[in-house]
Amino acid sequence: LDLHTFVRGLPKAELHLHIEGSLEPELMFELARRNGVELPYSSVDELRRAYAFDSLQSFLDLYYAGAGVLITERDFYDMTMAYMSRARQDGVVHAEIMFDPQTHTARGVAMETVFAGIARALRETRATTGITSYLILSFLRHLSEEDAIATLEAALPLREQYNDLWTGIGLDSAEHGNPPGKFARVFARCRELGFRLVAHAGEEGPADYVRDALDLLQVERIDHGVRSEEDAVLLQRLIDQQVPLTVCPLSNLKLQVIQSMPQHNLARLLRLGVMATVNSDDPAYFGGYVADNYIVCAEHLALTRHELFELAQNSITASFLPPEQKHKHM
Ligand code: ES4
Ligand code: ZN
Repeated sequence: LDLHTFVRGLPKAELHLHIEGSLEPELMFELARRNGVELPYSSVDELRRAYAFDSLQSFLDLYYAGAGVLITERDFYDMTMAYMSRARQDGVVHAEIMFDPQTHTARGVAMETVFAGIARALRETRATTGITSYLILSFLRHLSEEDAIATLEAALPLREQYNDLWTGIGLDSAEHGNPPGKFARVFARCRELGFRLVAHAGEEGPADYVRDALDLLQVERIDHGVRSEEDAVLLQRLIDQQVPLTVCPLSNLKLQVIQSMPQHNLARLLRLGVMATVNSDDPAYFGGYVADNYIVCAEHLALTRHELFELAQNSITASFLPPEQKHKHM
């Protein structure tokens, strides 16, 4: 069996995926035309050539600008359907999808429009393919905690209507200077409300931010977390408590968190007993979907087929699916 076929055949969950980061340049241009939005690029090729990043911030600037073409319910539906079709080809059986409502409500798009378009695609995909999904509403950490609280309050009236999907709360965007503690109160509230909690930490930021995400936000999973390796005490805690890390290798390469793929610590973390998973983050921007991320690790980190299987099993284990549904996929 060749590597691609083997990887695609592994039943896997994708646990770290920003739906706005799945918007491919072709669809971005189509939505811009449909909505009469001006893009500062003359072609798909020119836009793709702009995807050369040297930091998280250099990526975020384009990512937030690109999301500006998303206006109608249908736009969110089309983007989400495109991602789910692609994920299906990669053997994804369950996806836990982050979305950034503040990016849209700040432009005058209604919270309901964002939820409705994404949810219609996820429910339709579930009905036609059996692929399940959850939504993780993520706060932008470069904005204030007050803004996050207002966003939560604006979304809560929709909770019952989207109860089958909206199970989690996340924290993303610029990590430097925006430590987890800035969001301690809103995360405490979300915890009381019964949401599952995750946060980006230890991507560009220090291992301290991973510890703070666990201690101050009480998250169940860490998005990225690759810099945890710099703190031996923290690393042992992640192993002892089997705290999942949602690692995104191509993202780390594209944002220059690592300088080359052989330098990635995924294999080391996995072999130390960390509950590591492989994910795509923002596949339209980083040059690959989830199976591409498994494959690039297999090739550059000499992962065995058993280790690839283990990573896929970890993704099911680390998901927020109820135990009986996890077992169906294992
Ligand atoms: C993100 Cl790679 C990454 N890091 C932090 N926030 C994000 N939002 C979208 N992609
Ligand atoms: Zn991310």
